[in-house]
Amino acid sequence: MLVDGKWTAEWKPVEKTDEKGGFVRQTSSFRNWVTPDGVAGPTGEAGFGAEPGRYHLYIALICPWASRTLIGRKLKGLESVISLSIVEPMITEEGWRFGDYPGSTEDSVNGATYLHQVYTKADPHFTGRATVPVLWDKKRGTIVNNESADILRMLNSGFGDLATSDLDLYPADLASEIDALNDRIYPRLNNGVYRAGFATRQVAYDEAFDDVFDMLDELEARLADGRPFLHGDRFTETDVRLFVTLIRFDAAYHGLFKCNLRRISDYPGLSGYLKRVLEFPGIRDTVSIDHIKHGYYSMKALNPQRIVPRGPDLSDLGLSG
Ligand SMILES: N[C@@H](CCC(=O)N[C@@H](CS)C(=O)NCC(=O)O)C(=O)O
Repeated sequence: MLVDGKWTAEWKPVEKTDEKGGFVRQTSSFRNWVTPDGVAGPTGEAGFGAEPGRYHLYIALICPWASRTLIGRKLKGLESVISLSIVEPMITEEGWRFGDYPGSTEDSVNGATYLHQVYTKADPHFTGRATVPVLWDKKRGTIVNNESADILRMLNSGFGDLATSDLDLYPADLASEIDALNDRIYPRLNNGVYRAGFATRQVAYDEAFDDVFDMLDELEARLADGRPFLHGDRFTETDVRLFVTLIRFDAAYHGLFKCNLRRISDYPGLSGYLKRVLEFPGIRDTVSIDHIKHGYYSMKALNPQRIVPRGPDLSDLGLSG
């Protein structure tokens, strides 16, 4: 991680744990918002108005949080408005790196080799982990925001007419339902799989494991009435946030993170839902099982030999890797 702007030690997945040995995720530190007219958003400063070509998104295809934002950019038709860099899937001793792994890119904006250099360009004294996603402002030369939940929401409405799709991922009449379900799914499932995988004691793993499968059971029951998406007929932000975890589950979390009571393919409702979301126009293009498997299984702390499993067979989803 970075301490006062300097890269300090070899990358490791867990920097902080609670009293039970549970993984504690760092809170995001850049929290400004792009808005159509540049007024301040719910947090942070004003001055980040929507303009074509002004913003750049840094992501990793392995990462569920970054993939939320990649999906938002795609579904809102913002690909020609916001440029993109993709890090290599294998995390290095200095964290995320740009390079020529297939499907990855160079940093076309800041010319960085490692993502942590982008953080120190924004704040030469930054202390913390250099995480993806990062939304960068080329005009002010700084990070607008590095919290995927914020970025997904600002992609939905912060770019106003620059968005060529009128799909609304956060419709006003569903806002409170969306917030309530997001708040259940995030700790138990989206972050629950990480809490299981990064637990440093049995008790923390056991708790996380129960949360993960209780939440999957709850979602399976929710889908039992045949609704296409979590909130009914409309595809929303909650679907984006659930999808990014489900699509990684059988390929990475079931094995590496020891979330192995069941696979998503064992749940009829959830696996039908996963296929449906994958077929939603634009979504499939945002998925790389190759990056997901090589990325997760490159974490030396969890997989010292870094051997990447050949399975599972995802041909049912039309995916290989
Ligand atoms: N709160 C952040 C979390 C992002 C995050 O943890 N990203 C991971 C990749 S999945 C990362 O970049 N980790 C690098 C590190 O922790 O050093 C968000 O949702 O945007």
